[in-house]
Amino acid sequence: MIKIEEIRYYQIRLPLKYVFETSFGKFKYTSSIIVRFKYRDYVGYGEIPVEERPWYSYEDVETALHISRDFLSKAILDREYSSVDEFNRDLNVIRGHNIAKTGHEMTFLDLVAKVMNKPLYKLLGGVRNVISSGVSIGVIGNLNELFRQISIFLDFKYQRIKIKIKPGWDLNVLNAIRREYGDIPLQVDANASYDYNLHRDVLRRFDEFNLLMIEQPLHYDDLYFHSLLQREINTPICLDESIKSFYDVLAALKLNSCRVINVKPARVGGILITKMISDYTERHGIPIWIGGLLETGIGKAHLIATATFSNVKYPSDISGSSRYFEEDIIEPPWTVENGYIKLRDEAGIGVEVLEDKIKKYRIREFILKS
Ligand code: OSB
Ligand code: MG
Repeated sequence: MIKIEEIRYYQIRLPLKYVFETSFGKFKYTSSIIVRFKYRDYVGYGEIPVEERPWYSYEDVETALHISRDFLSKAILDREYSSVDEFNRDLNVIRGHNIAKTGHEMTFLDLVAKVMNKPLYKLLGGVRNVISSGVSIGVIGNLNELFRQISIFLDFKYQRIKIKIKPGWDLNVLNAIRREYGDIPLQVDANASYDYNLHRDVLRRFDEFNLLMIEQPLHYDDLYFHSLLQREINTPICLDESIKSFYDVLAALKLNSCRVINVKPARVGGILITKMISDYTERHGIPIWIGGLLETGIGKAHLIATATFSNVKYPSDISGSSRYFEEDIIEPPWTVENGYIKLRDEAGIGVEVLEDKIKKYRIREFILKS
């Protein structure tokens, strides 16, 4: 039995080393809410990687704080749980708000793993103790700067390079990269910036570049037009934004909307759902990888644990702490060695959370007790 005796929410702003630009906006810092549960002498941590504006998702810092403080915390505080399923049942009384819910599930899982004195990835049934790391490079807008960054990340031995594209920053850039770097493992992420009817000709030309995949070319809710496009191009489509639940995975596979899925546990509603997706897609021959949302080392620890699931067959968007941050809020920082991140043998998420660093970057804090 585990009883959640105290809940803390820390809204933080951790500056990024460089501005990270996507087709929908520019990021200057990580604006997550760190979640902390206490049970006896055990403390669990999770992260709600929301933005201050609802860009990638409809959830933002304010909606996540509202749902967490007014609903999720009240549903779980002081309740006794003998399983994660029981805990999730209480969270799932609330519809939607997957990012907020997942932050709570992660925190509970860390607590359970610590009580059981087991590394989280072993508790979850992970099948490997190193994960393959890829890097995601924003829309840079300047080829020299893009080349400078690609060269640095290749030196770090990241297992593949992903660049963000949008209409107008696409074929010319890919041409230039292939000319400069030859056949490096390369993929692109459009973040829903193309339109099937307007951009079909451009989209078909991506086949010329031998890409590992093209991520979310069309609208963030679409499965149907992606299924049409996938019939017309050879490059595998990887869905990100469109997959918001296990049911979306079922529909996408029935429709043949994609050949790969980028699973962000927070977007699909949790770590156990990510496991279900990994098992289901594996039975249907659709590989997955784990995506990130500029998480701090806490959220990253949870992502790293899910990247040990058996159907994760491509490098994940999980980089080392130093890729985005001057200093992380955990110790030791996550590092990429020869393109891989090693899981840690300590209990739970395996890293120490630095409360003084959280306080340094904290904007607001809420403590809830019965
Ligand atoms: O589409 O994967 C995305 C960051 C913010 C919003 C959307 C996306 C991203 C990333 C970040 O690509 C990748 C990372 O965490 O390294
Ligand atoms: Mg993406």
